[in-house]
Amino acid sequence: MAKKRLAILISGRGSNMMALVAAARAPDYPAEVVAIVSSQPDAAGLAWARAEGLPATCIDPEAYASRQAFDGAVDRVLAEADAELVALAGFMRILSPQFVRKWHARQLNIHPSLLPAFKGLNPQAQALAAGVKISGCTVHFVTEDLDGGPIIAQTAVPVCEGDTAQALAARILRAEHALYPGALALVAAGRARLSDGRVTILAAAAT
Ligand code: DQB
Ligand code: GRF
Repeated sequence: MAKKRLAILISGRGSNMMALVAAARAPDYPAEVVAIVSSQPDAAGLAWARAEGLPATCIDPEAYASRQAFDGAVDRVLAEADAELVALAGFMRILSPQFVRKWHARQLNIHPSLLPAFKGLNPQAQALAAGVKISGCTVHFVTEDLDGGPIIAQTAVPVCEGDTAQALAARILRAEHALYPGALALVAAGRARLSDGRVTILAAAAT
């Protein structure tokens, strides 16, 4: 099967991007990275991608008059790269309904909580404040409902006595790096079926 052409959108450190890039280097991985877009000129992940020789572009929101204009610029980069799938990886800009609709069922995000708990910003601090004993991470399809799209895969991570938000975030991040490449592979291989706002995972075809 042909590999799906994957674009990764980042705004910062880029460790999930690195995990996806590493996975995509395997010969049998069902996606290849054809574009990396950063919304932050000084993102560490952007510098890393360029140093790796990956096709990385910065689209600075400050250069655009509106959210729509910014999203349009992102979409042009994706079109030029012939992208078929989009993975948000620490991308911190809310995407317009038009952009989200265009990439319906083809755009994923990873969030550091067990959704639907703790949507939005600082979910690890939200988890500590709520006193939950288990948190984790979630890969979901992106919809207009912020952090509320259909769930593809999750990993549970323990909250430990005395955890700071930073310590919990680091523990969850390791689980993210293990979860995201596999979840993306399910979508790229056509094994994550979206219907009625829920995702069913199909068995792998026998080889
Ligand atoms: C995010 C969730 C929340 C934020 C960013 C990313 C946030 O509140 N940022 C501060 C406001 C920045 C701004 O004004 O743009 N998770 N777009 C849609 N749906 C999503 C998820 C993320 C990013 C964009 C979504 C998204 O679920 N439409 C990643
Ligand atoms: C991760 O915790 C991810 O779940 C969240 O933002 C963080 C990005 O980290 N959406 P990185 O840039 O991938 O290192």
